[in-house]
Amino acid sequence: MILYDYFRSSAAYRVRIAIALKGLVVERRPIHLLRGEQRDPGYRAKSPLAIVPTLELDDGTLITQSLAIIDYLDALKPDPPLLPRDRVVAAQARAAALTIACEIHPLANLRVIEALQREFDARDDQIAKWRKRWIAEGLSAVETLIASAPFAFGAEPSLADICLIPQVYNARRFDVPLEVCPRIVAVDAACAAHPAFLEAHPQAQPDAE
Ligand SMILES: N[C@@H](CCC(=O)N[C@@H](CS)C(=O)NCC(=O)O)C(=O)O
Repeated sequence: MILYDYFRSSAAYRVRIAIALKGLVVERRPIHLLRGEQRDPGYRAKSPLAIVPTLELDDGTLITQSLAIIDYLDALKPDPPLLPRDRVVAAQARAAALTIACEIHPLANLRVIEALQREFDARDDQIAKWRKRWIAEGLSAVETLIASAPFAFGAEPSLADICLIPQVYNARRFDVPLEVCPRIVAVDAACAAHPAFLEAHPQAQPDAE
């Protein structure tokens, strides 16, 4: 399997955490987003929206969308499971993950930021305000959803932690204050000591800059 990846992509970071938790061996092919490599015709043929991650299976089958890729990996290697066994807690963990993946991440994605700059003449200070606004509002909502310690939904990491940690990495990068989210900060600290999260960290990737 090949993962089309970029060290700072938070969606690809989610998949890297899942791969590390499962102990899978997956080849990585970096796609440099700031150089626009995602729009090269060869990669766009694999990812119609020209975004990472994409997973290519050994027979050439392509899977896009980080949560779909993670679902596939979870089915491929069910141990350890990426959702709590309790049905209700599993649904809550999925809801927290979707809050991040659907309600926060798309609003500050590179192509959205580039469109604000190019098509709407947004200034850097306005972009910074936009980014912080959506990340802060979304993480405040996630803070209320977190049900447990040390991980967000139990004693083991789940899909919720897999989505949360890359979003926290982004929040820190863009100076979003996190003191108002003590549960998120505690979960982040627990994940920072977990080998799978260390392995998947952006600065641990071969294409890190
Ligand atoms: N919903 C998608 C989001 C993927 C996505 O937006 N990836 C970003 C990096 S985190 C990207 O490739 N952006 C390239 C661009 O906007 O040009 C997923 O979960 O896989």
